[in-house]
Amino acid sequence: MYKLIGAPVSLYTGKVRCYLQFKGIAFEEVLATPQIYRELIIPRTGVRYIPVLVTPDDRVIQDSTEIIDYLEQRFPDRPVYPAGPRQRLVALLLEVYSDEWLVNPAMLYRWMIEENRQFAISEFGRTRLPEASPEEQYAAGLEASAPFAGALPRLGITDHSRAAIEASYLTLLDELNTHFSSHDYLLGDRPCIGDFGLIGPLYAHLYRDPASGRLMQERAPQVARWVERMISPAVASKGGDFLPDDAVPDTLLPIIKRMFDEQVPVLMKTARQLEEWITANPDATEIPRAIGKLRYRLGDMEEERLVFPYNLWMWQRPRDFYSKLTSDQRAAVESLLSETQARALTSPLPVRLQRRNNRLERLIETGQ
Ligand SMILES: N[C@@H](CCC(=O)N[C@@H](CS)C(=O)NCC(=O)O)C(=O)O
Repeated sequence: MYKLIGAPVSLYTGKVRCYLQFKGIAFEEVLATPQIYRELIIPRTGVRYIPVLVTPDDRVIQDSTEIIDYLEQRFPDRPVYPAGPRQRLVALLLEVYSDEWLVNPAMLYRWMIEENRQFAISEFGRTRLPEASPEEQYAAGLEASAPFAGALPRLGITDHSRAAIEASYLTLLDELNTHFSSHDYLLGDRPCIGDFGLIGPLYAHLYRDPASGRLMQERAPQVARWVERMISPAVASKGGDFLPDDAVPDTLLPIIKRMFDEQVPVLMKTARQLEEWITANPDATEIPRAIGKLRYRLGDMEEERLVFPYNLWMWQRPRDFYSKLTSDQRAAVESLLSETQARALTSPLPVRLQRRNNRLERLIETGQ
C-alpha cells in the first residue's frame, strides 16, 4: 500500500492527500514524527521536507508535484490534467500560483493571528510528540514551529506588508466565492491540478486554522463548501468531467489576472537574479534554496523577500506546455491572456532547472 508521510498542519501534505482520495488510491497516512524524519525522511530523501510518498515497491518521492505526476502515470483514469489547451494552461498556472504565492496569506494568517498561532503550535506539538500531554506538546510545538514562524520575513511577510497581503487574500476569497457559486471545481465537475494546488493553502492553513476558518465561512461560504468537497473522500472521488469544449469560466479570469499582477513580476525578477547568480557561480550545478533578495509590490506596497529559484522550476511547467502548442491551439489560449501576460509566459529563462535527488540543479546540456 502507498504511504503518505506528512502532517495535518502541512500545506503540501493536504494537496497530496486530497489527490489520493480523489483518485481512490488506497493509502495509509503516517505522521512525520521526529523518529520518521530520522529513520526515513532524511536518509531516503536527503532533505527535510514533507510530504513524502512511499510506494508499494519502496520508492520514496518528495515534492507534491512530483508525487502527483508519478501517480498520474500509474492511475490514468480521470486525469487531473485536462486535455484541452485552455483548461490545461489554466490548471498549470493556478497550481504555480497556489503552491508558490498563496503560501504568503497562508503563513501570514497562521503566524500573525494569535488564535491561529496558538492552535498551530499545539498542532506542531501533536505531530512531534503524539503521545505526550498537552503541556508537553505545547512546549515541543513551540520549538518545532519556530523555524516556520520565523520564515515570515524571508517570504516578505512583515508588519509593513501585512495589510496588502490581507487585502489581496480577501479579494481573492470574494473572486473564488463567485466562481464556486456556479462551479463545483475550478474547471467544472472534476478537480484539476489547480484545485489540488489551491487546496494546500486554503485547507491546511486557511480553513483548518480556527480564526481563518471562521473568516472563510463568513466571507466566502462557497469556498468553504469547495474545501469540504475536496477533503471529503466520498464526494471528491465521485467528481464528473471538466467543462465541455475546453471552456474556461469567466469567473477565473480575475484570478489569473491577480496571478499575473502579483506573482509573475516576482518570477521575472527571480529569473533575472538567477541569471546573475549563474554568472557569478559558473561552475555550480546545484542551486541554493534562496539566492539573495528582491523587492516585490502588492498594490502600493513594496517589500523585500528572498529569491527562491524553486519557483521557476514550477513556472517551467506552464511555460513548457505553452511553448509546445500548435499555432491554432495558441490562438485559442491567447484569447485567455493579454499580450503582456502571453509575453511573460514566453520570456526566456536563463537556464533550465531540474530536480535531482530532491535538490534543484541547472540542467547542463551534454553532447551534440
Ligand atoms: N514544493 C514542495 C514543498 C514542500 C514543503 O515546503 N513542505 C513543508 C511543509 S508543508 C516543509 O516540509 N518545510 C520544511 C522546511 O521548509 O524546511 C512540495 O510541493 O512538496
